[in-house]
Amino acid sequence: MVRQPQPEDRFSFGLWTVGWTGADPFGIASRPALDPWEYAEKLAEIGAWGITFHDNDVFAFDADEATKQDRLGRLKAAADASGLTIEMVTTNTFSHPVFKDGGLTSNDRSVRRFGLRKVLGAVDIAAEMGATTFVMWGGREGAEYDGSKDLYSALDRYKEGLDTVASYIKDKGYDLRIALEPKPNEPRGDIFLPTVGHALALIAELEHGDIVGVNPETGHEQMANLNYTHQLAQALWSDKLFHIDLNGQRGLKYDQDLVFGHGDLLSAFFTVDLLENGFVGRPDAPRFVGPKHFDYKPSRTEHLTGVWESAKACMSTYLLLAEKAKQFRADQRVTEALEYSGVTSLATPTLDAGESLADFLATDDGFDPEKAAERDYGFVRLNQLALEHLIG
Ligand code: GLT
Ligand code: MN
Ligand code: MN
Repeated sequence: MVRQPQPEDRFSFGLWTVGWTGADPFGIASRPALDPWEYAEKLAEIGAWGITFHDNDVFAFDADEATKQDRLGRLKAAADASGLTIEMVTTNTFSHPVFKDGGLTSNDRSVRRFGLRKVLGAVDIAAEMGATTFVMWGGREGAEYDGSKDLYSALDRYKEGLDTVASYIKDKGYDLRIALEPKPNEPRGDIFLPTVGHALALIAELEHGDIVGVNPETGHEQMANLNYTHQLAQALWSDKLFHIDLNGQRGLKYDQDLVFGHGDLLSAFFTVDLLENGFVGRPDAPRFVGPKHFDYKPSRTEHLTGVWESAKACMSTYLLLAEKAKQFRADQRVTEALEYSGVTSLATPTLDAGESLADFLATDDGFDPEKAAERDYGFVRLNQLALEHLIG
C-alpha cells in the first residue's frame, strides 16, 4: 500500500488539469465545470501542496478589472484557507482566436503588442499571488506552412518578447523566474522551441536569460521521440530546470496528457529516480528542488469522481516509484552492477588534473584497443535489476 500524499511531498496541479471538462476537437464537455476555488479545495483535501493556473482559468478573457480582482481574491482566499501554495502562474495566449497566429510571434504587430501586454498583466498576477515561477508555453507560436513565417524574424520576436518580460520582472523586483515549456506540435503544425534543447539554445541568446529556464513536460518530449529523463538531465546540467510538467504519453500521437506513469512506466521510473536520488555518480551535481507538478487530463470518459481518482493516481504513482527508486539505489547488487558497468567511473575526468595537452599527446598509456573491445558492460543486467525493483 502506498502512503497518503503529504504537503511535504510538494505535489501541485494546474487548475486546467482537474478542471478539464472533456471538450475536445471532436466533442463537447462530458463533465460539469466547477469554480476554480472548488478545484483548489478538493486538491488540498486529497493531499496536494500547491496549485497553478492561467489567468483565464480564473477569469474570462474579456472580464473587467473588478471581476478579475474578485475572482483572484476568492481563489487566493481559498488557497490560503486550505494551506495551498500558488507556486506557478501562466498566461493563456492560445485559446482566443486573436492568438491564432501566435502571441509574441504573430505576423500581426498589433497582436504581438496586445499579447505582450497580456503576458505582463499575468506577471503582475503571479507576483500578487506569491508564485515564484512564471511558465510560458507558446502553443500558438508556430506555423502550419513553411512559407507563412519569416522564421528568422520569428525567433527575433520571441527573443524580444522574452527579454521584455524578464526585464519587467527585474524592474519590478519580483521574486519570479520564467520557465519555457517546449512542445513540438499541436495545436500548431510546428511549434517554435519544439524541445528542451531548442529552448536552452534560445535562452543562451537572451539578454536576461539568467532568470529564464525550462519547464519540460513528459509527453511533449516523448511526442518528439525524445527521452524525457535525458531532457531533464540536460536542463539540470545547464542549471535551467526551473519547473516540471509530469504526465503520461504512449508513443508518437496526439498530446495524451495521461496520468503520470500511464505512458512509459520504465521511463517514469528513471525520471523519478533522477528527481529523487540525483545523478548516480555525482552527488555534487544540481538537483531538482521544485514542486512535483502534474499537467495531465482526467480522461473524458470519467465523471468527477474519476477526476479525483486520477489526480490521486498521479501522486500515488510518483510515491510508489520514489519508493522503488530508493530501494533500487540501496540494493548492493545494483551498486556492484553500476561499478561493473562503469557508470560511476564516468565522473572521472578524461585528462589528469593539470595534465597538459602536450604531455597527454606524448604519453603512452599502453592502451590495447583489442583488449578494451573485449570489455563487457553488463547494461542489460543493470536494467533488469531496475525492472525487477519496479515490478517486484
Ligand atoms: C496547455 C498545455 C500545457 C501547458 C499549459 C501551460 S496550457 O494545457 O497543453 O502543456 O503546460 O500554458
Ligand atoms: Mn501536454
Ligand atoms: Mn504542460
